[in-house]
Amino acid sequence: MKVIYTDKQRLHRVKYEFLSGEPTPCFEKPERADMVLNAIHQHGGFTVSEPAVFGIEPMHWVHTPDYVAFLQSAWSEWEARYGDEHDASPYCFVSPRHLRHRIPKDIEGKLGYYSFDMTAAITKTSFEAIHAAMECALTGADLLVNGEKAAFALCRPPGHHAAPDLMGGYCYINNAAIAAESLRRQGKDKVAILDIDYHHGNGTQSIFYERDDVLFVSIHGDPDYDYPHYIGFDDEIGEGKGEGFNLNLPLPQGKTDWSLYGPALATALEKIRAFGADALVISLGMDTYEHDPISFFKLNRTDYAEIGRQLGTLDLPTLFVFEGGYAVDDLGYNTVAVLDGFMR
Ligand code: Q9C
Ligand code: ZN
Repeated sequence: MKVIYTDKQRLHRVKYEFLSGEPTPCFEKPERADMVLNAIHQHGGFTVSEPAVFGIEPMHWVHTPDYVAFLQSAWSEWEARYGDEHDASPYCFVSPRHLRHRIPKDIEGKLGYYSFDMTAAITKTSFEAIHAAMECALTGADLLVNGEKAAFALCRPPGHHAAPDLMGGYCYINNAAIAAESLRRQGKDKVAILDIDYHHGNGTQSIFYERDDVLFVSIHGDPDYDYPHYIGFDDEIGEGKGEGFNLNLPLPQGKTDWSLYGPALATALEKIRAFGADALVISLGMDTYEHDPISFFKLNRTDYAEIGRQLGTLDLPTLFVFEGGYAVDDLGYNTVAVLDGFMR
């Protein structure tokens, strides 16, 4: 299988996030991708290449122009005001229940306006990494269009929490959504996105909520008890002509092992078959792992091989796009277990 990766992922390294009220070194770090690349090299059945060059234009396919412009200028605006000692991070947010929804002029106001949480800080070189991650996803989509059966875009930072004009959950630009849109624009009439990250793919859901040409299916921790808290419930089924083209399969924290996950995956695959997809994008989050430090499912490496195998039974051109997964020591081998299961 072809893998698209670039060392530019290293240009995004955020110092801290707040976990249980305490500044904690950010779980989403460059070493994550290093470990995956490592396991890929050890396996031997992959060819790794650099992404092709794309401009920023594809960002506008799924994000608003003002949001993209904000991402590009956020660091310099922040630095002009606060210097370069700390990462640019919001502290104040627009609640949908009050406050006016107008874009403030000052960088602190803008950071909050374009964020839904405090886990997506911006550094001097973040935008280069964010752009390169999108290029990895787009290169993967092009491989499928050119007849490749499958590809793995080893994107970092991840993307599935990024909505049309919101960053959050370590995500800025929605790599999987842009890849899906690229497939649509290049002749794949129906594209299915299956999100198997532990956290609901709220950004991807928002982007395609009113569309019937891109099916979004997500298996994730019950948002009544877990991040992103306010979205990802099973009554969110899509809107307008998108009604029926969004499927959320939340599962309980703590006790979700294969006995619960397997049936949910079967439901997801059935939905994708019934949709009649021409191509499949997998938001491949590996934080469903039993030893993940911030998540609460109990999957193991054997389960990952089985997930890969079952995804293969759909027999579709398939692009894997890397998302979360924070048990760094095992992250590479778990990721490769899915891809290896798929290839068998
Ligand atoms: N107590 C991705 O996996 N923090 N983002 C959760 C739970 C945010 C996850 C803290 C998790 C974001 C791509
Ligand atoms: Zn996640």
